[in-house]
Amino acid sequence: MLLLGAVLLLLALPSHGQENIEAPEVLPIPKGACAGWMAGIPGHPGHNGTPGRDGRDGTPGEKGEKGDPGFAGPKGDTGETGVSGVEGPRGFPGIPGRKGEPGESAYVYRSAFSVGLETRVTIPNIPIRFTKIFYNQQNHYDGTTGKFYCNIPGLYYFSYHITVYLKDVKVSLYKKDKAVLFTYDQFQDKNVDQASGSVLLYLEKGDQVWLQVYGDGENNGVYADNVHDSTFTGFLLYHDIE
Ligand SMILES: [Ca+2]
Repeated sequence: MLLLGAVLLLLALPSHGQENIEAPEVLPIPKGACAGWMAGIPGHPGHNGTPGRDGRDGTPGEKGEKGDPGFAGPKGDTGETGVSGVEGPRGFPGIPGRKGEPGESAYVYRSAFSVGLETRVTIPNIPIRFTKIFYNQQNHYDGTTGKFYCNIPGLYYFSYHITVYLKDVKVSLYKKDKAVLFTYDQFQDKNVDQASGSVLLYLEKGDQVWLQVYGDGENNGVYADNVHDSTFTGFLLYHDIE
C-alpha cells in the first residue's frame, strides 16, 4: 500500500523541460478507501504557459559585398585660360585686286612736231615752210605758214639742222615776231655745210615759233634735196602745272 502511494506521488511530480507547464491538479487519495479500489483516470493536460522573454542579440554578421557605383555628380566650374599657342605658318598670297580706274589722260599734254624742207629756200624774212612732215600728230605745226602754234603752256625744246649749200646761211628762230636765236654758217666752195641750233623756250598758249632766213637774202643758202635734209623739230618738255 505504501508502494502504490509512492508511485502516485512520482507521477504527480513535474518532469524536467516542463517547468512552465502548470502541474495538473493531484486528486487526493480518499482516506479509508478500499485496498482494492483502482487508481483514477489521468487528468487533462494543463493550459499553455505565458510566452517567454526575448532572447539576447545575436553576434554581428559577415561584411556584405561592395555596392553599385553612385550617380555622376554635377559639372564643375570652367578652368582658367591656357597659355597662347605658337604662331602658325604664313598663309598663301591672296587673290590680286581689281584693276584700278584709268588715270587722267596725258594726251592733252602732248605736243610735238618734226618737219623738213622739200626744196631749197631763197626768200628771206618770212617763215621757212617745212612741208616734209616726219611727225605732227597734234597738228600744232602748220605747214602752210611754217609756224608752230602753242596750245599747251609750258617749256618747249626746239632744234633745227640746216644743210648749207652754194651760199652762206644765217637763220633765226622767232618767237612772237622776235628773233631769239641766231645761227650763221659760211659756205665753202665745193662743199656742203651744216648749221644747227637748239633752245628751250617757255611758251604761253597762242605763242608762235618759226624759223626764217635772216637778212636781205645774201645768206639764204638753206638747202634740201632728195639726199640732203634740213629739219625743224620741237616738243613740249613739260606742261605748266596750274
Ligand atoms: Ca661752214
